[in-house]
Amino acid sequence: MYNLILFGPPGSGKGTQSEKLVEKYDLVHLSTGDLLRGEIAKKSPLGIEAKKLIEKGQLVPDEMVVGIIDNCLEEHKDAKGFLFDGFPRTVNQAEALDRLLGLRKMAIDSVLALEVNYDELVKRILNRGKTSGRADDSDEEIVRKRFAVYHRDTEPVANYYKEKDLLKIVKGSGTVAETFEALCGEIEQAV
Ligand code: B4P
Repeated sequence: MYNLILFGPPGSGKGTQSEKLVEKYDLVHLSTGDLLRGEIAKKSPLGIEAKKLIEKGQLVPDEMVVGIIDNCLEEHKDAKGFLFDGFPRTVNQAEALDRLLGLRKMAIDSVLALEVNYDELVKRILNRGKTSGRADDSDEEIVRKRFAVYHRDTEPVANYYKEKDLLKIVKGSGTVAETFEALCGEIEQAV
């Protein structure tokens, strides 16, 4: 079993790279962003609550995403491994993930953090906003708010894993293919 966290700021390519990695390494892809957008599309009570926060560039409450992840782990008991994409986004979520995995005799094996400069990130997100229909991608003010939240709440998560000696930084500013190659190199060293 191999469990990987793909970490990085909004627009760093977590979603893009995750799709390729889960196919190559036969992992179950758990993207909290995609799962929340699924709840929004279904107009479930959780989705209605999440929509209000996401459209303002804020994080949804920890209990909400931890509950979603718990259900997904339960649904995929036979998985060869998991790729966590966009989760954990707070230290509280990271601690909860350790608990959920510990209960199932599992652990995180690697945390790969994509590094991309700020101007490139803003450019990518606003560009995606032209076609994604995502309100949180289209308004520059909301995009800036997402970065402020990332800096305040999510960056400390990198330190949490650095202290456990699990964190590796990967350059995410090249092409999709170059970034994929760099990520695969790190994974192959770890397994
Ligand atoms: P997410 O869905 O996780 O989205 P993201 O951070 O915007 O994007 P990602 O890094 O995956 O970028 P992508 O590959 O798509 O989160 C959305 C929101 O949901 C959050 O703001 C939050 O409100 C909520 N949420 C999610 N998880 C949560 C949690 N755990 N706790 C609380 N709230 C949570 O790439 C972006 C763009 O760049 C794409 O258009 C792509 O084509 C392009 N791109 C990718 N790689 C490129 C490359 N190498 N070169 C050029 N362009 C590239």
